[in-house]
Amino acid sequence: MKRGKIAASMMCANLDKIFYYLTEFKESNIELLHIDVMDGEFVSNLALGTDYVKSLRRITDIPFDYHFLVNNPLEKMAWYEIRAKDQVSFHYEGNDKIKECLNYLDRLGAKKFIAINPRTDFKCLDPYLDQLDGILVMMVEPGFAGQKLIPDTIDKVANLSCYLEKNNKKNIEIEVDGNITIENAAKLYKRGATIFVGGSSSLFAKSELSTSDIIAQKRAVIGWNEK
Ligand code: S6P
Ligand code: MG
Repeated sequence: MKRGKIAASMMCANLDKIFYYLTEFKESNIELLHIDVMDGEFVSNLALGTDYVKSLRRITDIPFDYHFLVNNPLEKMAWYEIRAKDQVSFHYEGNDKIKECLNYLDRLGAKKFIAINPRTDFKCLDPYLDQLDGILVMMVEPGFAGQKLIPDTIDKVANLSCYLEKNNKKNIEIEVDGNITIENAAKLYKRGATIFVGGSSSLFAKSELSTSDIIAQKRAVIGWNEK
């Protein structure tokens, strides 16, 4: 199995330690910084506005993994300076412009992901599979860090992975977001997940370990120690 990637959830990174985190991420060659964008409408929370994300872009060159938890993502994605090396998820739920969102990201050259909530059936993505680079599966109700994983979502990832394999779509990445502890990452890697969002329950948890050590621990359970 191929090595899993880690996306650090920047809404969980305290600003007083931002340079420490970015240095550790760089030294560990972390693959992605996960940028949650929340508009207070699609979910009852606000997160990572345009100016904050622009500032972050100036102090790191690690690719961004945008996660738009917003109404009308087609309009709001354009507020951010998405680059060709970034990957971008927008939600399926309540979105009547999915094709337009995918075409917009195609024009930017970014990787295209659709995000689905815990109760959304992944088969709703059938019409878009040919165009997708990945699917982001929420393991908690979207909106807040620090929640517990909804147990059913583990089987959902296993079923999605089998479904993609049966349909010759194994190239589509499966990203998992919400309470991705080391233990949950291990279970999800075995079931086919390939990108793991690290938030308050792993990378940013209080710990005696350095952030690089936590990344190494996580990588050990997502295929980095296999020969
Ligand atoms: C939640 C958001 C996530 C969180 C991340 C937090 O709606 O999409 O990306 O920031 O999952 O991680 P944790 O470990 O606190 O659940
Ligand atoms: Mg997210």
